[in-house]
Amino acid sequence: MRNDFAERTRWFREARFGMFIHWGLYAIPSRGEWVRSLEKLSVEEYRPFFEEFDPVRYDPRQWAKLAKAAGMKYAVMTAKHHDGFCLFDSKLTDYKATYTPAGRDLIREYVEAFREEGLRVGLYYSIIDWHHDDYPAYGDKIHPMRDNEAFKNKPIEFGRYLDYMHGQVKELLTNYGKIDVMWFDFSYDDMTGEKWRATELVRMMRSLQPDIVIDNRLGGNIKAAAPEEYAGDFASPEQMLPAEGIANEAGRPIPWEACITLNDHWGYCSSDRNYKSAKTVVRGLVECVSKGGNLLLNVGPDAKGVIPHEAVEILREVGRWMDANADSVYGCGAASLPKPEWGRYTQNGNKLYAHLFDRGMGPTSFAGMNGKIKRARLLADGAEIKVETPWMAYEYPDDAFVTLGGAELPDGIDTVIELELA
Ligand code: H79
Repeated sequence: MRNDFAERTRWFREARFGMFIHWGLYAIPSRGEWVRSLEKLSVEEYRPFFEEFDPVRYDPRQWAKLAKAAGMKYAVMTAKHHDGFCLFDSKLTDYKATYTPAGRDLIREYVEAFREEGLRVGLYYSIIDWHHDDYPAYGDKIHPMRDNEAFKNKPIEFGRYLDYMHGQVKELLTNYGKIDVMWFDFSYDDMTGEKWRATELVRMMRSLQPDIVIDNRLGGNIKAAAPEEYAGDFASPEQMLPAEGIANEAGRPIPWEACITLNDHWGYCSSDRNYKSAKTVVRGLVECVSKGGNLLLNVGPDAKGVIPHEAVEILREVGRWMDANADSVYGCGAASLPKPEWGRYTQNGNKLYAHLFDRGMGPTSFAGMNGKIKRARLLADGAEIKVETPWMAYEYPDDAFVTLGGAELPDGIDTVIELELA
């Protein structure tokens, strides 16, 4: 890794767990943030939600406390999504929270609240914009007006959109203090790379915020041996965990962050109760860490500004696990051992963490580890765990063994054994 790159991504690679927040006008129709595209809603048809947006229960300090209690180290919130609506007080548009009944800059309150809790602060910014007049509409793949004939011969000047987009990024990186992550979304087809004037954009960003960590969705190839200047600092697999982590073409691991929804929508969807359990979340987080990546877990607050209670309860349970087991997450990465049958390994220096998902039968074996473990402790309470080869395992001299009492694991979510390596 280049030195400046290694330096500026260090905190990101150590943090491992963040909160994604998708919030905007789409919380009112409550069918997800793609509602305009999916239902081909015009700006006028979407207008009532702008007139109505009044999140009287918005309290980002509560969100920040929840994120922190869950063990998250950073957050990324939608400053603007594809619908073009700005939660921040941009001087470059009237299509912003300031002119809704909310009447103020909601991003500023988010940034201040999360910073106050000691969390790193990120902003999501959609480079796609379905509200701006100079963004391609008719014939585009996903624009809400893609097959509205009225837009067919409407001339646009895309350069004007780019000036606007660059100008808004400049506002976000000038007016809110230190921004830790910039999360662009997303490039497609020929709408990629220099089509966004990406090199110029990234240079401007780094001049304003030298330490900012940027995702890879301006385009380019982050896996190339010599990536474009705009190719980004981390890969951003969406709604999936990569099978074996992510490496560049030279085989060197690159930072990555899987973004995953807690139910099946990013933006609030009142009918979607399909929430992942705390167990699924913890095991997913551990899988990311075991492959050298981060988990950015999404919440979609409702129109009042409330994070759904199901999400709150899941995050609190994740937090209970993190309280006892976070040492096996923060600063940890992949171990140079194959995935064991009972779960996964994470590692931080000479501490190897065995995440037991499956008790199985008989003693638990650490393949190839005989003589390499100085001591073993249950991470949650520090209790001694004896590393001993029981009589029935004498024919496996390469492996280390522990014998856990009981037929079930003490923590059904993930029982972590800390192995101090000799
Ligand atoms: O902000 C969240 C999403 O709105 C955005 N990225 C995350 C972080 C995103 N969603 N989908 N995509 C990016 C990729 C596009 C997927 C599509 Fe489709 C498949 C567009 C058209 C077909 C999904 C399915 C959206 C509409 C139908």
